[in-house]
Amino acid sequence: MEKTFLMVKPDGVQRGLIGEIVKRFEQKGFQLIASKLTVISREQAEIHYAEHKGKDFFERLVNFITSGPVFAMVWHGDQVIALSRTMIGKTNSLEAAPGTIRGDYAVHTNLNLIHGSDSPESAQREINNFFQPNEIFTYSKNIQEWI
Ligand code: RTP
Ligand code: MG
Repeated sequence: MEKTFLMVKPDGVQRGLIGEIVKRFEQKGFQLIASKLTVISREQAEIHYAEHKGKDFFERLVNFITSGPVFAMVWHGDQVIALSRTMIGKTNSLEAAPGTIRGDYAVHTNLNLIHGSDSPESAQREINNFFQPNEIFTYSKNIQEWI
C-alpha cells in the first residue's frame, strides 16, 4: 500500500471541481486519509516545486499556486502514486487524453487543475510539506456496519 499527495490547484477550486475530483479517486477505490483547504505560502510553494527552480516557468508556477485556496489531500491505496498520475493525465494539455481529469476539464498546461506526486520520494516530501502526522488518519472501512 502507498500514500500519495494530491492537490486541487487554485483553478480547480475556482471552477468548483473539488467534488468531481474527489469522487473520481473514491470511485476508483482509493481512500482519503487527510485533506484541507489552504492557501500556500511562497516558501511552501518553493519547497513543493523545488525540482523546477531555475526553469523559465518557475516564477509563473509559484505565483499561480499561491494565488488562491488549494485543496490538499493524502490518498492511500495499492499503486496509488502511479495510478493517480494516470487518472490525472499528461501535463501538456494537448496530450492529456479524454477520460483523464486534465483531458476532460483542462484547456491550458498552466491551468491544469490538479497536482499528483510523481514518485514515492516526492510523495513523502510533499505530504510532510502540507500535513502534520496528527492530520493524517488511517482507518478501515466496513460498509455493512454503516448502512
Ligand atoms: P504537477 O507537478 O503540477 O502535478 O504537474 P506535472 O507533474 O504534470 O508537471 P511538472 O513537470 O511537474 O510541472 C509542474 C507544472 O509546471 C507547469 N509547467 N509548465 N513548459 C512549460 O511551460 C511547463 N512545464 C510545466 C505545469 O503547470 C505543470 O503542472
Ligand atoms: Mg510534477
